[in-house]
Amino acid sequence: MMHFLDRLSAVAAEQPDKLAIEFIDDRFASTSRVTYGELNEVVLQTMAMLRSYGIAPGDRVALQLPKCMPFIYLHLAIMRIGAISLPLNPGYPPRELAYFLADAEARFFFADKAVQGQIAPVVAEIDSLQECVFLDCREDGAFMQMVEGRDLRSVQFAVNSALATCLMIYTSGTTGRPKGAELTYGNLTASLDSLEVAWGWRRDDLLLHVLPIFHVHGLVVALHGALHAGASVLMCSKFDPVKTLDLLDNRRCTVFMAVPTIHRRLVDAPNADDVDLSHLRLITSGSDRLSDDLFEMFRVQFGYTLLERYGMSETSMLISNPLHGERRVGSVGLPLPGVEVRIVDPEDGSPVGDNEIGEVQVRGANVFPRYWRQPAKTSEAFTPDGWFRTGDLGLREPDGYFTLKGRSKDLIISGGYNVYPPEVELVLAEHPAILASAVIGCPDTEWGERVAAIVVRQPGATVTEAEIIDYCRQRLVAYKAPRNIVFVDDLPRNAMGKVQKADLRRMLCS
Ligand code: MLC
Repeated sequence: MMHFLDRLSAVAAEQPDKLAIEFIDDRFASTSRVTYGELNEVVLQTMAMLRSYGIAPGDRVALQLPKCMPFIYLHLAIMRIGAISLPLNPGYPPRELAYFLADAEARFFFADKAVQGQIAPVVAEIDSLQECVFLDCREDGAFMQMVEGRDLRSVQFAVNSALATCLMIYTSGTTGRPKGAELTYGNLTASLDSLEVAWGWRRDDLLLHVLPIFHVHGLVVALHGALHAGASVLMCSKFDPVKTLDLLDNRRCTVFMAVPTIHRRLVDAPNADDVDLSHLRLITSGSDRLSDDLFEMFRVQFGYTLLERYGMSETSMLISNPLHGERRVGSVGLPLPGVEVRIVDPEDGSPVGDNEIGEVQVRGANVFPRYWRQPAKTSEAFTPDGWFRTGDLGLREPDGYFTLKGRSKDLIISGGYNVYPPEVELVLAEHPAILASAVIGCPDTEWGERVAAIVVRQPGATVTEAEIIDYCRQRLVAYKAPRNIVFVDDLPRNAMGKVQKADLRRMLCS
């Protein structure tokens, strides 16, 4: 097993002129190309810059940048010096950003110069922050000037223990605020090795990358996956269906990874009938359930049977339909090499038989060790014998295929992003005109689920739907904000006072 980052350097040594990343920046109608040799060199220079700031192993270094090359250089260099990369959604408004920086006790923060005015006051309040660097990401030149001419003699690759954390991804929970899932070098390498076998990654692959790079899907599975294989990446700063189909076809891409909302937009794209995708050897779907309809529509439109797989931030990928063999509609497939999966009774934890629904639990070198500074939440998340409780419900068929059957946790998935209702309810509770609220997900053709809030106003209050939506959007990233608000006099509650969300879903979502 060769460490993920060592693999990158090995490819740079063997094939320095090979294309690593071609970046198509739709925001500025520009393109830049980086070979493996150049990527390795700039990562080394970036490491020297990070060292000159005094960044040390174990430090949390937050990145809130648009999808751009400097993000990738920084992310790889941070991990390379043994520090912890903490990528953040550029859409987080100051309130959410402040929480992540403070909770992670970030020591360094690289942020987008374009929003400096908005976030500088937040940054000033974070005690742990030693330095905040505002980067101009409109073109790579500004970043290159920062790193060029560094003395590389001082730069050594840290010998990173497989047990050391190198990446932190925040995930929300059913109670309380988001928690940082720590991923180690060992986790990342194990996951990449198993996906390389399962999906047959090859050096001559060309991945078209349209996903955000602050989540496991776009960052670990897609970007790291391609770089680990020594493949090339065609990276788009933003997803656009027409352009995506055009690039997949004209650039003869071989691999594409996306979420169901993206696949649906491809099927509906005006140029869908004009493109030929028959040369693609792998098109995956994940981060949200792929409906049977969409599975079929994609097959009919493009003649390609989508490969659905299942993963989460804490585990990277755990189950996948096979590259060769049956890609079963409605099923997420078979456990990946080196990953153990079992289905247990959610009440007493005893294993259940085939075809019986229970909680999906997972064990393997891919599974994260802990939530950042949350020992109680970490121990709740694992069984005493070391299995991670995914919180998803599913069943195993007798031939080993797994099918997901819902969630034991109260979770909404919108366009591949997870939204935990308590986080949104907490924000609503702070509104002076709101007495009580409940947030639910309603089925939605485009997004999978749509966030909706049921609100009880304070007596005499006149707040409107638009005002509440606007209020939420100032405090929460766009995908978490409710799309619609329904006012009621009372929330349905059981004898214990717990809001009956199933009743609300039945009332409002049909
Ligand atoms: C964007 N919007 C969303 C949204 N994405 N609202 C709800 N849910 C979403 N997912 C908002 C925008 O802010 C905008 O609001 C409006 O919807 C329309 O924007 P758009 O231009 O149509 O959206 P777009 O930028 O095209 O984004 C759609 C998308 C994106 C599908 C490309 O959501 C996306 O990249 N999703 C992938 C998420 C992902 O990578 N998840 C991986 C998690 S890791 P307004 O009002 O401001 O205009 C994981 C593990 C695993 O889950 O197994 O993979």
